[in-house]
Amino acid sequence: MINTTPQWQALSTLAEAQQGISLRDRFADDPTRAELLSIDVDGLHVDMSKHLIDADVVAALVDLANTAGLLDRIEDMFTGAHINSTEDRAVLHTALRLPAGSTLTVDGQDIPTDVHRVLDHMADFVRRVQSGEWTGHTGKQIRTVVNIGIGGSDLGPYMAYRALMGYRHEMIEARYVSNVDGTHLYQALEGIDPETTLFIVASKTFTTLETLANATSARSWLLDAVGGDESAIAKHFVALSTNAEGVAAFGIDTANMFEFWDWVGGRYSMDSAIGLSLMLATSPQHFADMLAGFHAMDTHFRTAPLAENVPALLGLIGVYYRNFLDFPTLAVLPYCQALDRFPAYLQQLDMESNGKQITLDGKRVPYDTGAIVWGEPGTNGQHAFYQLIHQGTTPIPADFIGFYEPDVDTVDHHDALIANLFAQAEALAFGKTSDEVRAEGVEEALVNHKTFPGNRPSTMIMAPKLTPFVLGQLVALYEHRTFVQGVIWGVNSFDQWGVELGKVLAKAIIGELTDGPSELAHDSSTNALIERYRAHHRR
Ligand code: G6Q
Repeated sequence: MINTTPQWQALSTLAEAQQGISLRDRFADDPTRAELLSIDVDGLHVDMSKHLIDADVVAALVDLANTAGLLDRIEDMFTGAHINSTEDRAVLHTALRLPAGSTLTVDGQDIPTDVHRVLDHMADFVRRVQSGEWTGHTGKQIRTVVNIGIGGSDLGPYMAYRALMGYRHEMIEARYVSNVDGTHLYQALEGIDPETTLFIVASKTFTTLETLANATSARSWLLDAVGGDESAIAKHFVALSTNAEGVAAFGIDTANMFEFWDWVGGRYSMDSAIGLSLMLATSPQHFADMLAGFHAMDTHFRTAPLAENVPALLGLIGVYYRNFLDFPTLAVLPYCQALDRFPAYLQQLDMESNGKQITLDGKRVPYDTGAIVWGEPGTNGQHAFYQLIHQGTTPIPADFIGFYEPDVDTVDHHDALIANLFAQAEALAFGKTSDEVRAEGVEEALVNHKTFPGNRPSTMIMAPKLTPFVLGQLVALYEHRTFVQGVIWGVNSFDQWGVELGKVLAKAIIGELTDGPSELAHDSSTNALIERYRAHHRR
């Protein structure tokens, strides 16, 4: 295993040796540090100088990556090897953004041709909806699109819809329903007109309990509004899925289905047909621009040497923190309100991918894997949990994201926003010594309280503006960062048996809630909870 290699040992020794070196020292020793540890990729500026690293650590991390065979694994992914070994599938989300005319045949499928056929189908549909050529059952133009999906069929398009608020089509609003809690559907339907509403049922498998329950209720809501006329369904429901049979069984004409393939993992699917709601609420051109951003980052990841490769370096720094410095979490802090769902999106991407404890050859890992990913947009977090980042006992590496320009022309608070962003990263890195606090005239009893240890590492990611292209770059950056870590840890980042377990367990219990009384065979706690619920409903 990777932890028994000399390269792992070398990192362990380095981490030990560098324990006493502060970021203050590192910056004082080398005035070119910011320049040396920053990389620009197609307009994205990534400053890694406030990390607890130096050239030796970077070199040792690259050695570790080479030992883990990272370069071969990258090629395996891009060329369609079945790297999702537990499901015997290729992992080809990078092919979703290949330019038209590219060549890639995997398992007999001409991938770019199929991808662009679906993209053209989506663009044609969007054109018809936006122009009013496609209308609802009563001839009215579509004004609201409701995406019904969960997990990978919700988080990506929802995050991107909010991120690209400056690029929205003026006539179309999108809403997103994921939770099976009826309140979520109720909220999504509040105030909208069934005659001008299009439902998009987004489900790779078309078997997910939450999504089918929400879609069934949405169907009833629509039918109630049109006097039960089933022919209305064809004008108000489309599906995004790999399961044509399931779509047809639900009553959606497969002519109104936008397909994708089993080699697109749910959490890697926002740039597939799963992004239809985003394309409808923006435009095919904006969607294409986003795909170009993804592809630009893919190309960088596939071709840049590891020591200059942003997703590889960020992934490796994350491994360094997780395994050699014992930092268990990563905070993602966009100074951009439009990215308010970005941390939640990354939470799934990273934690569902690398929340694993079994290696590719079936053994229990003897080291930590996936970190806990969390975050909120700045500056809100500053007035809440940043306290723990500044002065808590466990260092929390942070990824800051900011833009030179605001994403929408509104009241101009941008200087204030960015001043906070830069100030936080600076304060976290350099802290405030007790002597500095004393020099401010603070009374002795409060000096320790007002001292900041510093040495809290962060990445600073800056771009000119949150455009569709930049959004694509950012998402691809984190997809590949996640992949790199999975390769080092030797786990399959592309299955999700824990999620599958949840789906099966809920299906078993739902019958027991409604069809009781029956013999319950759970533990005594679960049995009692089911009984109490039944008793409350007198079943
Ligand atoms: C993603 C996961 C999971 C999945 C949802 C929805 O990688 O597998 O979040 O996206 O469970 O699944 P369906 O799209 O099949 O409904």
